[in-house]
Amino acid sequence: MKEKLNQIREEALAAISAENADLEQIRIKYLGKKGELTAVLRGMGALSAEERPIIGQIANEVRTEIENSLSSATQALKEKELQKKLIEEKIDVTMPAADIKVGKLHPLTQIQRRIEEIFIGMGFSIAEGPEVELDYYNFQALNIPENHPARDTQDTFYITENILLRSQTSPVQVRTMEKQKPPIRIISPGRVYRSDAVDATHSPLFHQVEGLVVDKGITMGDLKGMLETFAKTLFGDETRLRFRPHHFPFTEPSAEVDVSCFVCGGKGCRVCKNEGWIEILGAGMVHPFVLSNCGIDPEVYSGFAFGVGIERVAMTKYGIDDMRLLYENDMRFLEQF
Ligand code: 2U9
Repeated sequence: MKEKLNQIREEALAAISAENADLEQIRIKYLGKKGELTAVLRGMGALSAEERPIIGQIANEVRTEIENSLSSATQALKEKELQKKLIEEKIDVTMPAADIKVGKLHPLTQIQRRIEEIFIGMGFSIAEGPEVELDYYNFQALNIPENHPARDTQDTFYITENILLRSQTSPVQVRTMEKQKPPIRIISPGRVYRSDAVDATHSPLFHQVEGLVVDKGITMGDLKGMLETFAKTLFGDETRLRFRPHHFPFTEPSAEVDVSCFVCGGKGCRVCKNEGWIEILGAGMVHPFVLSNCGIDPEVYSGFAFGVGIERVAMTKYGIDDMRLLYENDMRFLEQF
C-alpha cells in the first residue's frame, strides 16, 4: 500500500508540473470521490491495527502534498494569465483620444431661438397654439371669409371641411386676443403648412414667427421702430429697412419689408441678386375687423402685426440657395452651422 501511495504521489506531482496541465482534471483523478487516493483510503479497512495509522499518516501527507502542489500550480497559472493580459491589453495613453461628436441645434432652431431672444429683449412673450386648427381661427377671424382669393395663396391641408393644418401662426394671436385684454405683446413661432409643391423655395411644411402688439395709441411708427431694432440686431447695425405698400386681408395698411443687403450694404451683389435689398417679412396695422372679431374695440385700441419666414431668414443669413437642404438632415450640410 505504501508503494501504491508513493506511486500516486509521483504520478500526481508529475502531472501537475507538466506543460498545459489540466489542474481540475488532475484534482478529480487523484482527490475526487472516485479518485485514486480515495480508493486507497477506502481499502484501509483491510489493514491491521498497527499498519492503519502509519498508512493513514502517509495517505494524509500525500493528499496534503498534492493539494499544495495543485494550489501553487493554480496560483502560478493565474499569475501567468494576468501577465499575458497586462502585455496584450496594454493601453497606450499617448494615443489621440477618440473623436467625441458633440451635437448642436438645427440651423432653423438656431434662427428661431435668436429671433425669440431679440423679441423677448423688447418685452414680448412667446405664445403657442395648435397646428391642427379650425377654419374660423385660421381664416374667418382674420378677415378671410369663404371664397376669399387669399384662401388660394394660403391653400393648406384639410382634415375635415372645418378643420385644417394652420397656414400661418396667426390663429395663436386670435386665440390670445380672445382670452387676454390689451396691452398685448406676443410672438408666435412654429410650424405652418401650405399645399405647395416642393422646390428650391417652397415646402408644404415651413416655420414662421409672427408678432402682435395691441394697445391704446399704437401706430405704424411703433411698428417701424420695432422692426428696425429687430433687423439691426439680427443682420447688423448698418441695416436699413424699406417698406413697400402691399395687401394682406388681416392688416390695413400693409407692407412688405426689405432689409438692405448685409453683404454689399445695398450696392448690389450675388446675395441680393443685384437689388441691394432682401425681402424678409410682411407687416401692417391690424385690420379693425380682426380686432372686433377678437372682442377688442378698434375705436379704443389699435395694433400692429408682422410675419417672418424662418427658412427665408436662415437661407438669407447663411447663403443657402435650396430650401430642401434644410430638411434632408445630411450631416455634411448641418455641420456647417
Ligand atoms: C393677427 C392679425 C394680423 C400677421 C402678418 C404677415 C404680414 C406676412 C408672411 C411672412 C412670410 C408669411 O411666412 S410667410 O410666408 N407673413 O407677411 N403676417 S402681417 O398678421 C396678423 C396676424 C395675426 C390677429
